[in-house]
Amino acid sequence: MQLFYSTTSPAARKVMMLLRITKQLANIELVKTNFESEELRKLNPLGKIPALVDADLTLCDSTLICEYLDELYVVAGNDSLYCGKEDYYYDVLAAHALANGLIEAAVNTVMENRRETEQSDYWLSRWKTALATGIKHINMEMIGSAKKPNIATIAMVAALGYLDFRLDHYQWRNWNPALAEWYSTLENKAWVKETAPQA
Ligand SMILES: N[C@@H](CCC(=O)N[C@@H](CS)C(=O)NCC(=O)O)C(=O)O
Repeated sequence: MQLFYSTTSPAARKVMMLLRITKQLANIELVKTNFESEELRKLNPLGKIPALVDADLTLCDSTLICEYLDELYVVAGNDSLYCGKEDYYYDVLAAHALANGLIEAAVNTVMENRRETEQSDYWLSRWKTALATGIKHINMEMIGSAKKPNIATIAMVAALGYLDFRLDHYQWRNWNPALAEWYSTLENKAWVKETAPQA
């Protein structure tokens, strides 16, 4: 299998974390790419990172790629990080979806800030509100823990790590001190440290 990734992409980081947690890193060839790559666009018509190639199967979108890799983990006799058999399955997926929305709002903000022509205060303010409100309302019961991470744990770490990396002036910890405390319990895990974004 090949994973097309970048060291700054929070979406790719979700997959990188899942590969480590599920001990599948050795099965993957990591291919560094960027969103302007022609090779990437052949795999993903949207030109977005990450993409996974397994023989004649090509998958784009971190959520789908993580689900595929999770399925391989389950087939090998392990518990799913998607928690499909649990009665709180949809609550975990809801927390995962919210974390994905935080990633999207943060990435949009970074892209908008890079725009050479005039930036949109309207959109920057809208995404900041989404970030602040989303962070305040995350369901702490569903985002797992250092001992028992799930798919929402991974996505939240990717979102919060990206905020520290690119938008640290937002000081998200002030929006939800309990979430900041939760995050500090994860920061020393190898799968968190080894995947930290790098410029
Ligand atoms: N929903 C997608 C989002 C992927 C995404 O937006 N990737 C960003 C990097 S984090 C990207 O490649 N952006 C380039 C672009 O949008 O052209 C996923 O979870 O994989």
